Amino acid sequence: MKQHIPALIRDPHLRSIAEKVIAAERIAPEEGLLLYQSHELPALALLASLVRQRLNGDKVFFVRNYHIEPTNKCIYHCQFCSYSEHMAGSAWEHSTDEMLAMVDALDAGVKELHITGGVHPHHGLDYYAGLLSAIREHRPELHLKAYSAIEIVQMARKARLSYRDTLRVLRDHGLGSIPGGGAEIFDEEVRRQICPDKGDTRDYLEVHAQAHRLGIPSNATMLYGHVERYAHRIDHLERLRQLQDETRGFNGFIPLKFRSANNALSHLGEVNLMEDLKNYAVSRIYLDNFRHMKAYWPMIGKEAAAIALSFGIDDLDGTIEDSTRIYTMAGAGGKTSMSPDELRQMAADQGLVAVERDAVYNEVASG
Ligand code: V47
Ligand code: SF4
Repeated sequence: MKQHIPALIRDPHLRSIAEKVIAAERIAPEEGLLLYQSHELPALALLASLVRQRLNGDKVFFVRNYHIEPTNKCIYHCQFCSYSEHMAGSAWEHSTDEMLAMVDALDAGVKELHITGGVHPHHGLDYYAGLLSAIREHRPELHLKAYSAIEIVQMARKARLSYRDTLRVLRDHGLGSIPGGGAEIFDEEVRRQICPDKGDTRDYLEVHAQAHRLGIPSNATMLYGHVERYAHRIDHLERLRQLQDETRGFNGFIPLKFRSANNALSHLGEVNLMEDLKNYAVSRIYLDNFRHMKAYWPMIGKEAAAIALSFGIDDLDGTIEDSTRIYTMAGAGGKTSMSPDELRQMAADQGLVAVERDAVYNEVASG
């Protein structure tokens, strides 16, 4: 079948890139750009599916997880953010006891706790490390995927420690892995426009590199569909691919679609589903050294996530109980939890098999 794909492609440039992808050869940045500029979405879907299949067969992964957002207080003023106190109009913060009560209430089957929020003006490393160990004491079996690189940069600055030593402290208090937040778009000029006062690209990549060297895996994200151009997306993917060549510490990549409600970039509107699917496909083809590509369904919706399975996605993130406000505040509607059965059905509808995983992609026996 795969050798017939080039015959279906009209553009000769795209055809020669397709031949490389079929031969499992790496594509160059300028070829990635041509993929983004292409209008042949069915060809991109086939090529991305080929890469997905090569890496993961028919499996679509999901994890039983829960999100805790400790606070919306934040020292930064990202233009795309609808969630922080600056745009939401009021500040809130959970006490440690409230967060422990959330943890106590979790089902026994939950495997992963995702903890991230605003960069609090006063809390430092002691607070964040203390929160991890308090949770670990309550539920030692939970994997703690906690704190974006941006939060970790701030902890290190306040504690006057290197990223490596900061990460060591967090790891010793229970940190299992790092979520991908804070990457946005790596290009420095775009960053100046959309998140002018936040930690820069070098810091983000350095925190992840140091984590990987300590054996702490992480995810990477890319916020797309605002002021960036395709060249910026390729630059972003290229920097990630290079770091992954070096460390092999990224578990997965999560493209995050800019949602436009209630923030300082609302006037930009949102890109359409075709653009989302193209972005999934090109990212899947380009990041040949990332095993997993995740559709974060609370942000794009369940229907789009289901279609994304035909554009290179092999991971539906998780059951995500109703605790995430980052997207609901920015306009994503709908219920923010899905049962394992709903996830299984979604995969089966695309001829794929849903597999429950733990936080680091070990398969969990279905029960
Ligand atoms: O860095 C903020 C994004 C990120 C908006 O690692 C927005 O498994 C769209 O990184 N429209 C935080 N996106 C969330 C995140 C994440 C999510 C799911 C899974 C994982 C993982 C990580 O949310 C921020 C920013 O890029 N974001 N506001 C918005 N209006
Ligand atoms: Fe703060 Fe994160 Fe919002 Fe930026 S995206 S303002 S760092 S909460």
